[in-house]
Amino acid sequence: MNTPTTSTPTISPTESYDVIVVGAGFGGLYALYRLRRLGLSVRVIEAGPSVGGTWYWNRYPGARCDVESIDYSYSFDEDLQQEWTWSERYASQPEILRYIEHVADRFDLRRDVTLGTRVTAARYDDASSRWHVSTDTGRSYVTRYCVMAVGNLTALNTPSFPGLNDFQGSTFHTARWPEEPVDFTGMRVGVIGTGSTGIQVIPQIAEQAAELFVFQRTANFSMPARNRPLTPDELEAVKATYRERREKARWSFAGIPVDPATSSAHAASEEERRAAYDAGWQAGGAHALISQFADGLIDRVTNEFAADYARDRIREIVEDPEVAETLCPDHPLGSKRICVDTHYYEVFNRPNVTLVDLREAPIDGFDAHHLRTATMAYELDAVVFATGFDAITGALLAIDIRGRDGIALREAWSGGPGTYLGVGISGFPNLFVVTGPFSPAVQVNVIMAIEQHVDWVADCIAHLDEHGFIAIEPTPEAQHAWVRHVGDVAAGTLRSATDSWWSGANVPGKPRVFMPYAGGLGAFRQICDDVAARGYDGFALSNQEARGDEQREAVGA
Ligand code: N01
Repeated sequence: MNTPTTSTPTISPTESYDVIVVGAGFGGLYALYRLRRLGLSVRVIEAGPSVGGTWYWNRYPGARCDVESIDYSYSFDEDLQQEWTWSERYASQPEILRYIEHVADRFDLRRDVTLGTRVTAARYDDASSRWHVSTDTGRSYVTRYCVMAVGNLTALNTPSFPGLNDFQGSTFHTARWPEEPVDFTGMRVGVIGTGSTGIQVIPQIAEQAAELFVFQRTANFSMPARNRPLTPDELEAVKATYRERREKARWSFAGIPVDPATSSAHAASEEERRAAYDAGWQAGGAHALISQFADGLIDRVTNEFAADYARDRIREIVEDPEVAETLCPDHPLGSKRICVDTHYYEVFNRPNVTLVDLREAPIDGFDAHHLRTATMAYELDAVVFATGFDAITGALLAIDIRGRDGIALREAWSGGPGTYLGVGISGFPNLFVVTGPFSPAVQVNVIMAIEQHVDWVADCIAHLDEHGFIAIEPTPEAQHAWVRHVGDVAAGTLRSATDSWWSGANVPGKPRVFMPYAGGLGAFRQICDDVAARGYDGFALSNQEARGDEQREAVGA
C-alpha cells in the first residue's frame, strides 16, 4: 500500500495506509510490530522527537519504573527477553528508554515511524469507511483503521496559579524535563506535588538544592523500593523460566507473576499480621503491604491494618513528629496509586528540606520571586511541577476526533468517557484505543496490558479482513453495560474510595468517572477473549453489502 492518493503531492501529500497508529511509546511500537506481521501497511505518528512515549518525556531525575524490570518489559519475543539484561530491580528512565530504542532497532520499526508530528484531527468518512488523519506538519493520511496508542499519562496537568507568568525563576514540569541535566546547586527550589513522580524527584533535588520546599496537598502512601543491582544468578534463574513467568503474569491480577494471598487478615493473629507486613516492608515494592492478605483492597478493617502499619513506619523514619503526622495519609491504602520510593521519607530529616502542608494553607499564587500560600511567601529560584496529568482521556481529547455522522468525541464524552472493553467507542467505527478508559491498564503492569490490548486488536482486524467486514464499532448497549460493570467492580473494592486521577478528580471541571477496570488483567483478558470467541459480541460489524444497502436507503433507492 502506502500510495499517494491526492493530486497535489508536492504540497501536502496524503498517504494511504491500512492502519495509522498514533503514538510511538510501548503501545504504539508493539502495535506496529504486531499489525505489520499481519501484512498490513502501518504508519506510526509520534509527536515527540524520539520513540519512547512516556519514557521519553518523563526524564526527570529519579524517574524509574515501579514494576520490576524483568516484568516491566515486552514478553512477545522469547529471543528479545533472553538477550536483554536489566541492570537493576527497578530500571531507571535512561535504561528503559535504551530498551525501547533497542526494540525499535531490533525489529526494524523506525522506518514506519514518523517523528515530530502531532496528530491534530481524525475524521471518519462513512461513505468510504476510512479515517482521514490530519497533523500539525500539514501531512495527512487516509486509513482503514486508527489505533490510538497515545498513552494515559501524556497530557499535562499544570494548575493555572495566579501570577505564575510573573514568576522570574525557572519552572519545570516533570513530564517535560529538559534533555540536558538541570543543576539546582545553591538554589531555593519548590516542588509542588507528592504523587509517584514527586516522591521520586524530591530526594534527588534535595541532594543538590540549597533549600527545598515540598508543597504537599495530599499525603501519599509510599513503599520502599529496595532497589538494587540484579545479580547474574538471579537473571539466569529468571531467564530459565521466562516463558512460564510471562504466561503466569498474563493471567494474573496485576500483570506480575505472583501467587495471590488467599487468606483474610481477620484470620491472622496480631503477631502473624505484623510478621506478614514486616516481611512485605522488608521485601519492598508497591504490593509490599496491600497484597499480604486477600482482602486488602476489599475490607476496610484489613486495609486499615496495612495503612496503620505504613503510618507507623513513617513515624519511625521521620524524626520531627509534626512533620511525620503531616506525611501520614488518611485515605485507604491503594485508593490512590501506591508510590514506590528510595529514601523519600528520610528526606524530611535533612536540614535543607521543609514540608509545606497545603491543606493548612493552600497556594494563593506567585509573584516575581515567590510562591505565596495563604500564610507565607516562599522565595524561590525554581519551581518543579510534579502535578501529574489530565490522565487517561486527556491525550485522546486533545485530538479533534469525529466519528460517524461527524459526531465529535469531545461532545460524545462531554459528560464523561465511554468505551466498550476500553478498546472501542460507540459511534467511532474502526477506531481502537490501546489502554483506554475502562480497561485495567493503569492499575496493572501496563506493558502486559498493552500486549493484551494490541493482540486483541490485531486478531480483531484479522477477523474482519478474513470475513469481509469493513467496519466495527461497539453497540451503545454494550458500551453502557461495560461502563456500568466497571463502576460496579470498582464499587466492590476500595479503589474508588478517594479522589484521584483515576476518576478525573485531579483536573478541575473534568467529569468524575472512575475509569480503570479494577477486576484485574487476567479476568479482563478472559472477558475480551470470550467476546471475540462469540463473534465480537457487543460490537456491530458491517460488510460491504450492508454498507451498500445503507447507502441506497440514504439516497432513497
Ligand atoms: O501525578 P499525581 P504523578 N495544588 O496526579 C498535586 C505514574 N507514575 O505524576 O493528590 C497543589 O499522582 C497532587 O495533589 P492531590 C503513576 O501511575 C509512575 O505523581 O491532587 N498540588 C499530587 O500530589 C502515577 O500515579 C511512576 O491533592 C497539586 C500531585 O500534584 C501517575 O504516573 C512514576 C495541584 C500529582 O500527583 C501520576 O503520577 C511517576 C494543585 N493545584 C508516575 N494539582 C513509576 O514509578 C496537583 N497537585 C513507574
